[in-house]
Amino acid sequence: MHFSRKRIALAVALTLPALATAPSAVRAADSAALPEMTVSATRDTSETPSTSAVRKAADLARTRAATSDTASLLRDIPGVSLYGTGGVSSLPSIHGLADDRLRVKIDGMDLVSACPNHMNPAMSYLDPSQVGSLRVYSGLAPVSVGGDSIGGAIVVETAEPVFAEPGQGALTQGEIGAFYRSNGNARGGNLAATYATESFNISYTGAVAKSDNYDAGGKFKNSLYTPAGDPGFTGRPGHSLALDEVGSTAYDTRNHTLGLAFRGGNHLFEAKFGLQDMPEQLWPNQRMDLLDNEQKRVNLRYLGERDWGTLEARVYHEDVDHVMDFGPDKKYWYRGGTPDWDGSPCGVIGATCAAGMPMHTSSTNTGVVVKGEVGLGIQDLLRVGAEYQRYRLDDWWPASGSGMWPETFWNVRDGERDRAALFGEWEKQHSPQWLSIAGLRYERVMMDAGDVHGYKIAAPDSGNQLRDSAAFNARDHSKNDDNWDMTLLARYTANAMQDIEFGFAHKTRSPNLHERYTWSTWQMPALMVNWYGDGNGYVGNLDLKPEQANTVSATFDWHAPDRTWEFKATPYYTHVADYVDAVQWDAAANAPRTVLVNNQFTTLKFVNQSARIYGLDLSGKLPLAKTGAGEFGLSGLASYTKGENRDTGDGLYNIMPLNAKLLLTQKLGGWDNAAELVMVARKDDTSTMRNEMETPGYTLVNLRGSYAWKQVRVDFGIENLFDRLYYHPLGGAYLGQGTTMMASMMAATVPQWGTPVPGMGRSIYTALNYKF
Ligand SMILES: [Cu+2]
Repeated sequence: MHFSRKRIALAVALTLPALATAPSAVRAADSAALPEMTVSATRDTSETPSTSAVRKAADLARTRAATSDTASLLRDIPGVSLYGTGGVSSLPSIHGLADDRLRVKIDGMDLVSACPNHMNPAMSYLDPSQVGSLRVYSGLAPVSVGGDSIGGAIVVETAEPVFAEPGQGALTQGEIGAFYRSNGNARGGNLAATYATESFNISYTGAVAKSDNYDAGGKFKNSLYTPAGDPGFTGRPGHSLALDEVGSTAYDTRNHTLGLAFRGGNHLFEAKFGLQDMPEQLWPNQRMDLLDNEQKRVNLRYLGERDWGTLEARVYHEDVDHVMDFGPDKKYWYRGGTPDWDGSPCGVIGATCAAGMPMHTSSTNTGVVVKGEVGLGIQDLLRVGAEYQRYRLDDWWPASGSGMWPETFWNVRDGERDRAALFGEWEKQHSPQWLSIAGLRYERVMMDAGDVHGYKIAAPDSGNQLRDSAAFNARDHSKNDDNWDMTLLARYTANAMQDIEFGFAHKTRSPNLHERYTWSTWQMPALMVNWYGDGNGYVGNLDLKPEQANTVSATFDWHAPDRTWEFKATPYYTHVADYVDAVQWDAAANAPRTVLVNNQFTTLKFVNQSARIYGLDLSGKLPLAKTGAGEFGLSGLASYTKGENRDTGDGLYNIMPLNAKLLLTQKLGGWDNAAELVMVARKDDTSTMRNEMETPGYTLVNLRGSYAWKQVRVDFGIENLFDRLYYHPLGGAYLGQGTTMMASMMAATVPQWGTPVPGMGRSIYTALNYKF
């Protein structure tokens, strides 16, 4: 019975065209305008847990016109918030756990942020137009979804391959689009094209997006930012920024995918190739800018349908070359020992003159995944799988002069992080009311790194580089973690209008390479190890243990039998043992600071502590009226999260304060319009240890409109209608211009602690898409 229900769902899903702006599944089935087509084989269409949120390309069409940042497509999903980063690389956070603490899968691949600032997270490799579907497990993620994470999971798929109907002949289809957004003069385009026969499919998708710096809703730089200095100072002679221009927010990115697929009988073979060529993504809350990121990836997949179920096998490989230095809004020339900070070139590169600070990161990532889904009778479903991942990373900074001289600084050398995992999961439909999922996953994480040295390899020491590298090299670097995950979930369907889902998860994450193996307590290199955007420096710790989270969560789901209205409430509670937090570090004593520094940037060392996070998500929707002016509806969501460090009593870093969203929608013929109200409370529950800044509360209004013909879709809207100056609570510290390599209070041109990154002021946008 369970199986047959699943197959019906599948049949509906199979009518989904691959195009990014295709209407929802149900409408696609009715629409005569769309060519008939089927997808060759099944994919994991598991409907459980029911509390995972799914967004198909059609649902994303409205949001996608307003952003080139794929992670921001998640912003209307309850429980999800986003760390502000560069323009196209936001880091998702679910229930207060972010970044590496979440499992993010792109077409089944575990992509890893190689950069010491996590500038290249998994979702930054896809343009919003390349997303076929998004699924977010905000509560309890089944172990079959992935391991080596302690929070929720995000599963992103590009479009499934389509094939021609028997006798239909070859199928050719595609889409072309372009957008413009006024703030920052952002522009770009996207192209998708497919040629398919009954058994073969070749497809291309590509997108380019480019933007200048954006402007905030008002002037935000003042004497606090550069005391006694010029708040427009960049360190580039002749280049000054306006007081409302948010420095280092420009970007230029190009993403391509090429897909090949073959089907025969119940077998599907797919090969997907991806290429990212990102010439530039500047960073308003990091001291460095991304000046080149190249990723090449290949993803081979076999999917077969058998009498007993489905078998999926995958092999993928990813190569990343990542380059950072100071972009056009940050000072490039540094003069050692001379208090001459005007930024003019200092002549001969050497002991007293530095030309920028090049940083290189190179990684390779190879993965193998085999998964089976076995039907045991009509009520039981067994998922079993094995995964292996081999990851290699080098992070090195060539000598550039002054203190960064004369050798290459090795931040992580010959880093290795390999994972081997096995899982089993049993899904049982006990009765029409009760469904359960029980899963167990074992994962071994094997890590190692080679010996290192700093810019100096001979005395006299400076910045304790000799001391710290010697101490690091004297120790064994190899680490093996045996990690167990378990998820237990139950769903009770009381009646056609009420479901409850609840459960428990135990999840484990091993530290990443930079958490374990970065070694220098010198403030300048430590400032370069930071994926928090808080302006501080971080030092790795060889003694870190894996984080282990125990989560209980429940979702109460009241809804109309046809879901024309619904209301969901999800309370959750997580305790994390050995949570990787950080303590302020005294480099001279090489020990934790006994007296904390306040209201300034500081250096911290990663340590295991105990943490607790709890909160509540509410979401709902409601039809309001059907009138001559169209169909009106209201939807909304609200989230509350509290994070505490149980060892210190301090707040956890970057926890989203109470926030809510209301969306009033109107549909009439081809029109689909919305007015959105975003309300965010003041953030005053902060991490004292990290000198996290408070941010004031705010309210924003966004207007979105669209009109769709059979083949053409036009989107338009205004973000931040009233041009409010606001600070996103997770936007981090403003470091977008000037002498960013330093954190000293001394120099007048060094960004000072106290200015958060402001959000974007008013932006008028439009996008046009044509399907053929
Ligand atoms: Cu980077």
